[in-house]
Amino acid sequence: MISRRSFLSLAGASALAFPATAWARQAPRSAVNAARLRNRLERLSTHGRPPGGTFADGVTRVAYSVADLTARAFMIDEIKSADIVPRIDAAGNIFARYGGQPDQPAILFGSHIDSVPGGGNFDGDLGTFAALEVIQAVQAAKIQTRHPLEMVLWAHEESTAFGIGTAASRIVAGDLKAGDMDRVWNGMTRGNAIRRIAGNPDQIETAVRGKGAWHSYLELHIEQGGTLDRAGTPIGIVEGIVGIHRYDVVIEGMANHAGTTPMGERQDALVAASALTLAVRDLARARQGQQVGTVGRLSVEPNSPNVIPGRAMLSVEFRDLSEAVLRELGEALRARAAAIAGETRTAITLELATTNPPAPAHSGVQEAIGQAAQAIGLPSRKLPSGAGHDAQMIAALCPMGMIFVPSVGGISHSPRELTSWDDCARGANTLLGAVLAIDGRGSV
Ligand code: HGY
Ligand code: MN
Ligand code: MN
Repeated sequence: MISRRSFLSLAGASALAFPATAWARQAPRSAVNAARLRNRLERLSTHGRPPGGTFADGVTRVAYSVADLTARAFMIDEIKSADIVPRIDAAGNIFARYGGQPDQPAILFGSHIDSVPGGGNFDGDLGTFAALEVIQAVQAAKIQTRHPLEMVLWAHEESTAFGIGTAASRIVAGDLKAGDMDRVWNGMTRGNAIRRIAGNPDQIETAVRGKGAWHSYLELHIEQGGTLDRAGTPIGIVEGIVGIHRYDVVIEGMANHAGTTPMGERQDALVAASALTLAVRDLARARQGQQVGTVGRLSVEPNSPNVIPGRAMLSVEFRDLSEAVLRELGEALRARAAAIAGETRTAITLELATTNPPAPAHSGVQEAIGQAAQAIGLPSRKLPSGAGHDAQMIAALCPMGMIFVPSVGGISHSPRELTSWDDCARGANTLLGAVLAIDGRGSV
């Protein structure tokens, strides 16, 4: 058995023997089993791969789909192969714990494996399977940690299903209200969807955890933007995760004959939706800052070429690190919607459907990540996350930190999403080092 200190110095020494510039030429120090991580990610990618496709064709593994179910079963088998016991909470999140002293709070780390439609093979997948590799590396090195190490596969992270993002981790963080399980999408209630993944909506409140439920939370994730790739920096230390305000918008016009209705007499819901879409873009561009605004989902009724659209439903989301900016954008959106409704003689209703709070990463966890990267000779840099993550929900319960690795070309939510296998291993090794550093310190 080797101590944690000698394990870290082993990893560190092998790294420090190389000048920092050497990191690019060296395969990552093999503290995690990089080959097995790659093999597991490649096997995971077959769950939801387009028929006749290859790894490069990405994946559609929307939460609660058959592909999601089979991928979850694959992860459960892999967890069992590591001689740890999977536990599924009432929201469908999968946990597995290893070692540590029973009277100590666990250090939690993981991510998600559900994808957007036509997504990539790294978003969430890397952090989830790297978490399993971290536990197996600690097992293999026979390190006795003070804190139990707990990995998590968060269910339903992407907002495709039910229009709700970070849906299962938000339940754990206490975002749960009456009627939530009755919301309908794709012909099923949210409660039945949770049943499909072996959750228990009848006891959903048992999934809620309180402050201090864990010692700390770390998530390894691809950056999904181009900062690290452009800079040639292998490790990102996330300073904070943007807040997200997401609206469900319904526009009621009047369906009418496309041929016999004069232009001046129309109440065209799609024209109103188009004006609102451009307004979202204009509002996001009209002020200094990093805020972004997107209309990502649109449906039109009756959706026939010869009928003036009588109804349009769309999603609007704004993202920014500042809650005040998000509120101001929402107010400006409502004002623009009222003006557009008047101009188009339609009725526009906006519902603030879900919010993700902006979440600063804990400075102590950031420091541990920086130390872990340095110990294996990897340059790192701090940056914000423009993507939402389960980590921003769990930040309400314990100190949180995220590790980013480069996305080639900054592309994500696309089959072209790509992170090099070496960068995947570098990220997993940094996660391992950060977990051990935090365990060794006791406090963050
Ligand atoms: O939407 C997001 O930012 C994340 O990828 N789910
Ligand atoms: Mn995503
Ligand atoms: Mn993700």
